Amino acid sequence: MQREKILVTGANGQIGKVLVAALKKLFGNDNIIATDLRADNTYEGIFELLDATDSNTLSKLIMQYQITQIYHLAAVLSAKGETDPTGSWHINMSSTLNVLEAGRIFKLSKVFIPSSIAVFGQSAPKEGVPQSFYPEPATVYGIAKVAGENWGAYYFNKYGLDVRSLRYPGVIGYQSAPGGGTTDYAVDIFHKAIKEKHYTCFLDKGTRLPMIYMDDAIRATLKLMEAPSDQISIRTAYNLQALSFSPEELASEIQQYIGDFSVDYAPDFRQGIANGWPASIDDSIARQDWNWKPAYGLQSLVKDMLDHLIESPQLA
Ligand code: AKB
Repeated sequence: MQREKILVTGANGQIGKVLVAALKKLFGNDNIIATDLRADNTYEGIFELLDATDSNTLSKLIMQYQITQIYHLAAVLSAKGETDPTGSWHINMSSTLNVLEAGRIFKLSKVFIPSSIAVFGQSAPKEGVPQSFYPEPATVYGIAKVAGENWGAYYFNKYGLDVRSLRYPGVIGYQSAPGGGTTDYAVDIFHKAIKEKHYTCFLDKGTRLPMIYMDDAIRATLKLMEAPSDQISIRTAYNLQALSFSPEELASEIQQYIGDFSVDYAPDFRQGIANGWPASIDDSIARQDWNWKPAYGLQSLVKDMLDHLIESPQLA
C-alpha cells in the first residue's frame, strides 16, 4: 500500500485543527503537513506557511514532502465573503484551481475539496433538498462552491483525478473557533452561555439550518475519503447533514444545563444569507454509497459541548 503524505490547507481553521489531529492519528504525525496563512505557535507537528492562492509555494511543498493527498480547507466563508465579493471569489477560486492543477500535475492519489449547503438558494425547497437539485446560490461563497464542485467533477472526468467533496452544513465543535460563517452563532452561543450567561444572537428566532457536530463532520470526511472509488457515485459534492435546529431550540437545550442563560435576538446582514438557505437537505445518497450515519442529535451535541467546555475552561 502507498504510504500517504497529506497536505492540509487552512489547517488553523475551525475544521482544519480537528481534521489534522484526526489525520495524524490515522497516518502518523510525520505524514501530515499542516499549512495556513499564519503560523499557530501552539501547533505541534510539521507546519508550513502557505497562501493557497500561490501555486509556486504549493508545488514546492508537494515536491519537498512528496505529498500524495491534499485536503483543501482554506476558504473565505459566507458572511466574510459578502464583505468583499470579488476578493473572496479570487481567494476561493484560485486556491481551488491551484489544488486541482497540483493534483493533476503531481498525480495525487486523492483530493478533498469541501463544498457547503450554501450552494442552495431561494429556489430550493426549505426541507429535504434533493442531492441533484439545481443549485442557485445567492452568496459569492455559494457561487464559488458550486463552481468548485463542478471543477472537481471536471478533473475527475477529464484527468481521472480522485476528487471528493461534501456539502458541509454548519459545523459545531468545542475544539476550535469558527470564523466568517453564517452558522457561527451555534458555536459562539456556548461560549457566551458559560462565560456571560447571555447571548445576543445575530440570527432571528425560527431560523432553522442544517447542522452537524464536529465529531460527525470529521467522521464523514474520513469515511468519504476511505471509501473505495467505485462506491463514489457523486463527483460534485455529497449532501451531508446530521440535524436541523433554530437558535431558540438550541438555546432551550442549553438552558437545561445553565438555567439562568438568556438569549435576545438582533439579526444583522447574516439573516439575509440564512434566509436563502434550506433548513434541511437530503443526504440519503451519502448514506447509501458509503454508509454515512450521524451519531449526534441536538441533546447529545449540547451535552458533549458543555461537558468539554466546562471541564476545560481554556477552551471556553
Ligand atoms: C458558513 O456559515 O459560511 C459555513 C457553511 C455553512 O459553509 N459554516
